[in-house]
Amino acid sequence: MNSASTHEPRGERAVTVRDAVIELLRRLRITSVFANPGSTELPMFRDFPSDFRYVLGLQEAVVVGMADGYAQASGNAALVNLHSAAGVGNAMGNIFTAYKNHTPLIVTAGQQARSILPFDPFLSSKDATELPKPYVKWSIEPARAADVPLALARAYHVAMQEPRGPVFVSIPVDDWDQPAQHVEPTQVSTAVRPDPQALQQLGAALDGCRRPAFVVGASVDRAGAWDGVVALAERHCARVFVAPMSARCAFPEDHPLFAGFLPAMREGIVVALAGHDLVVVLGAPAFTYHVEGRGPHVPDGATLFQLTDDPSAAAWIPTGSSVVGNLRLGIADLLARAAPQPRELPAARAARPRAAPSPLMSVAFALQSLAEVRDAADIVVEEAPSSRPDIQAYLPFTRGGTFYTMASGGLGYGMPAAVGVALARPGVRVIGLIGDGSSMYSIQALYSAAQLNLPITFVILNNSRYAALQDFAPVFGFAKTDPVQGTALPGLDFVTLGAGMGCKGVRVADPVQLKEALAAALASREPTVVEVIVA
Ligand SMILES: Cc1ncc(C[n+]2csc(CCOP(=O)(O)OP(=O)(O)O)c2C)c(N)n1
Ligand SMILES: [Mg+2]
Repeated sequence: MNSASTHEPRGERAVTVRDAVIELLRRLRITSVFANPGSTELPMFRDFPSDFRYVLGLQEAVVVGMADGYAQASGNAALVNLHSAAGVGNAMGNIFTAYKNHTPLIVTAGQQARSILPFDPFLSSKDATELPKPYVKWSIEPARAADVPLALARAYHVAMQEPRGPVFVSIPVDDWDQPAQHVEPTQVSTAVRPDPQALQQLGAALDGCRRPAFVVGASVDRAGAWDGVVALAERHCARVFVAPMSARCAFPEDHPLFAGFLPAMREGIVVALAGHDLVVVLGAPAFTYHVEGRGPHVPDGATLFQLTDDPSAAAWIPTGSSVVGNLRLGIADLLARAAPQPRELPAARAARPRAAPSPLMSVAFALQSLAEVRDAADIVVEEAPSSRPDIQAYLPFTRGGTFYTMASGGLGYGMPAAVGVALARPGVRVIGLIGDGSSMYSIQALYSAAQLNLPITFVILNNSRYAALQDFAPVFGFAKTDPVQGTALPGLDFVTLGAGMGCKGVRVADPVQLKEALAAALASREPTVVEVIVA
């Protein structure tokens, strides 16, 4: 529940836009500003209040990525401040990602002074409100300076309403010292309870089926429905799959009902779900595809149901029925139904074989080593595309809120998101598990991590290439040995890059030494780069 309308200023000194905005943000528990400054933003930060924190990112992709991680890990909207059109442009990739991640962000950007806008001044943003579309839920440049505080209050509520996401407010530089009124706190609920009748159909299908499968996605974790999903799966003896490209963990991966990860391709999903007569997708699109596919979307004879907080994802469900609403509330309502007839427990997954050390270290061995030194409470923020299958096999997540990646496919998110997550969760160790290629899209995150002295271990999996694209090439008609242009990345030295930005670092090529290096980095609770040379 959160806070708008205006009331007359009290006291002698006239209230300015800046006063009203700071007070509003304070009441919304938003006292961190993720930003990169320019002239058009400077007045916002004059007399910066001592209970606020300016979190500097050296490139706007870093700024938005940090804010996204922070918002997700704190559960509240995060505030971003960018420099006019150029700053928004640099930020756009991660604004796209925040939109796909359903992360509540209030993205503000400076605009030139209203009085000179008719003269197309230096740095002015043309059609400022159009620039971040369509990847913001709402976009405004208030008609008057005095409307800025109220616009931010509305922006907050729009961002926090499910499905959550980024919103944009363009603020002319001369607005900050203009007179305004304080915004009255208002309460706005953020989650919608699913329609009981629609949920009754889903519940009846669950009660009546023989072999149910659940497909769980990021909204389960986002809504705090982790325990509810476990209870519902146990009650129905449902096998539980993770949705394709899920951006958060949503089920304990050591649970006997855990059945693995669905691929982002239609035929593969049908094969994985074969034998189930009911498929219930909880908190994910049905389904996220990466490549073209043919034929049915679920196995023949299976019925598809979805419970989602995203009306848009509900609208394109390819077959079956979708119920719209908050995951925690919907699962609670399903659990409130009478217990179904007992069902036979499905067979557990076969145990994975252990990875062995090899002269050129395999990713599987590297991740197995990480799993052995990691604490279950440590949080992993991942962006290492071709390593995903090995992460799924060798680095299990067993607790809610311990795994983050991006739902968009846009690289440059993971490095800064690790910083934001660590800021939001003081005392918790964070592991940034990042590919060599991915890390370079927003490598400046190392600087923020070092300046903030955060307990982050950046494990850079260095295979000197964009392996994911090389692996993908045969799907697009390349012969196995054909070169793939633009995918070799020789000559990157991450220990030196880290040192240049204030992070300690170590390079490990010998598999025998990896566990010790990882354990030392984690124990140091300092920002550290562990560059792992992998096959
Ligand atoms: C912004 C952006 N640019 C390009 C791509 C295309 N892309 C997908 S995976 C990938 C390679 C990532 O390399 P790395 O992090 O080293 O991981 P690896 O594939 O080697 O596991 C690239 C370039 C993308 N997804 N996003
Ligand atoms: Mg690579």
